[in-house]
This record gives sequence, C-alpha cells and structure tokens, in this order.
Amino acid sequence: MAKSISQLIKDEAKRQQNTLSLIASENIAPKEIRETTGSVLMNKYSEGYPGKRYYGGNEIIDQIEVMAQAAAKKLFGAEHANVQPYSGSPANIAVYTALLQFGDTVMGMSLPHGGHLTHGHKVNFSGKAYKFIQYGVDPETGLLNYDEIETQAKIFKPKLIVCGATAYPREIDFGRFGKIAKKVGAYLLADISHIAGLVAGGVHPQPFPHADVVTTTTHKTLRGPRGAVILCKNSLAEAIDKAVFPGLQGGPHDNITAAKAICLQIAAKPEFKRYAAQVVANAKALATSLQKLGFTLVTGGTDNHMLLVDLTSKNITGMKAERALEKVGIITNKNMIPGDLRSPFDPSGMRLGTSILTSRGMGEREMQEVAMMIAKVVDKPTSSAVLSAVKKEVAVLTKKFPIK
Ligand code: DSN
Repeated sequence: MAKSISQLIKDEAKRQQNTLSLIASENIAPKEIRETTGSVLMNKYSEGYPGKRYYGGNEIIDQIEVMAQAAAKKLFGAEHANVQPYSGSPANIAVYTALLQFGDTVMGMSLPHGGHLTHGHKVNFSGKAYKFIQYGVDPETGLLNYDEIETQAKIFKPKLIVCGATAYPREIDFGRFGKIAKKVGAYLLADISHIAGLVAGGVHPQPFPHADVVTTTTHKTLRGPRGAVILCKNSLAEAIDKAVFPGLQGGPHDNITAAKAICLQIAAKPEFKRYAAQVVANAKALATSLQKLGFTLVTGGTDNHMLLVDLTSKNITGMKAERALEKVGIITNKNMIPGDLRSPFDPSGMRLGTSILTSRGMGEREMQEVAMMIAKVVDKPTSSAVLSAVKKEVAVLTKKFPIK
C-alpha cells in the first residue's frame, strides 16, 4: 500500500536529518517560518496591494504585507519593495514585463557559465520573448571578465543587463555592472537570489545604489520561505507592481508573505550577521580542505557560500560523483563548469554549498571532516568498503548536529 503523505513528510524529515546536504540553493528555514507557512493565513484571498484590495477582510493581511515591505526595504536599502512574487523565476519575468517590450535586447549570464534559466536561456520564456545576448566567464580563470562584458554591451546596446548567478563562487562587482549599464543606457537588474543572506549579513556588497532593480528568492542563504521579492527605485515602483499584479499573478500567498516578513526581520539581527560570516568561513574551509585533497576548484576558491568543483582531474563525472555521494548520505548536485564539453545531465563538475551545514551549527572543523568524506567517495566510488565506512561517518556527524 502506498504511504500516506504525512508518513512521507516524516520520512523526508528523517532524510534531511540523516544526510549532509551541500545543495547551494537550499537551506533550513527556522520552525517559526515553517509554521507560519502552514498557518490560517493561507485561507485568505487578497488580490491587489495594501489599502487597495479586490476582496474584503484584508485589514490584518494589509498590516502583514506592509511589515514585509518595510523589512525588505530596510534590509537591502531599497526605495520600494514588492513582496508578492511566488518565486525567483516569476520575479525576474515580472521585471522584464515591467521594463521591456517583447523582442528587446537584454544581456544576461549564460546558464552553462553559472547564470540562471531566466537570464535568457533559449529553452526559457526569457530567451524566447526577448533577444538575450549571453555573457559568460573567462574559460581560463572562471571569473567574470568585466571588460569583455562592457565590450558586448557597447556592441549590442541592451535595454537591460541582468547580473547575478547560480553557480559563481566569487563576489559580483555591482558597481562595475552599474557603470557598464549607465554607459550604454541600460537598466541594471541584480538577481541576488543565491547571495541575499550574505548581502543581508554584510559579507557581500549591496547591489543598491548600482542596480535599478533587485530580485531575490527568500529561501536560499536568506533562510526564509519559498518565495521572492522585487526591490526597486521609486521611479519604477508602479511599473513593477503592475507587472506582478495584475500582469502576471493573481492573489498573493499571504502565508508566505508573513513568513517573508519574519525571515527579513531575522536577517537584520546581529545573530544573522554571524550566521552569514560562518557560511562563508565554512565554504572557504571546505575549499581549502578539498584543494589539499587534490580537488580542482573553478576560480581556485570561493568568496561566498558555494564551491564549483571541476572533477576532470579526478576522473569521475558530475553524475557519478553525485550518485556515489548520495549512497553515503552526502547530497550534492552535478553542475556544468565553464567551457564544459559534457552534457548538463552528466557534466564535469559538482556544486557544493555550506548554507545548510552552517544552519545546523557546523563550523570549519566539520568542513574538514566533510571534505575528507567527499574525497574518499570520489576517489573510490565503487568500493563498498569505502562507501560503508563513510556512511557511518555521515551518521555520526549528522547525529551531532540535529535540525531544529
Ligand atoms: N535552480 C536553482 C539553483 O539551484 O540555483 C535556482 O533557481
């Protein structure tokens, strides 16, 4: 007989507790946030914006949404916040809807070089509706080449430049992107979904005042609910709000809006600064340990929460490494590396992130242990003796750091 959903949720909780997740885009939202998403707020409809709704009974929802807007503006130094986007992809599409006409020229980072589907990939709506010019990283260094991006911008004269990444382990120079955008008369959108928690925690520079618009999901380094926010200058507020509702979405998910407010308030606290600093310290420790164990890292290290591992020198593909690691309870994701000649289904790299392990309370010492576990598995992925020994090590470590 098939298991019930409630049993499957218990199974998933156990899986999360008993594994070491290094998925760079995931995190563990605090219990308060998880409970808020399951609260009575999900029963309400509130199309519109605070003070201007298409349904009655929104007196309390209005207060919640205003609170979330205020917290978002304060955290990122923004003039205006829209807290209704369902997730990062719709948030980006809302920005395009607000600022562009179909067919306009836009520049974004290519997905195989670390960008995102909605930054103009050809299979995505963004790549079909707009003329996206894709920029990438230097194939030798793995770093963004700002001079090259500026040259491309001067040639193609985009109306919008998108910066931000899902697989780029270094700081993004928003100031330089802002100057390039200004020179060619383009808007600058900074998609900070991956690094929002690091920006909030003061360990990555803020995108404002360089960017005109900022999008971010709230569930990655920010440790909030699944969802997104759009931040912008006041001059663009009306266009952005209209694009979100009624342009693309109907009723906002008020339960999620409330959880966003809580996460944004938590992220303004000193403890969150310590968390963000530890995420980066852990990523650096993991990077150094892996390098000592013979791993090659794209760009030679990290400034943020993630590492991009080039597995070619280890003679294993990303898919095989991901599968072998999963067998022992280490959860990662295969990833393309810049200039990858392999397919996205079995690429040459693997992406690792430290947000979850840091949320569980682990520090640099544990990162050394995790690096050694990864090395043992990647070096001998078919040895059942190695796999069963590392599985035991994972069990000991996960037990010491329960998910709260
Ligand atoms: N696909 C997500 C990631 O893992 O980075 C972003 O949407």
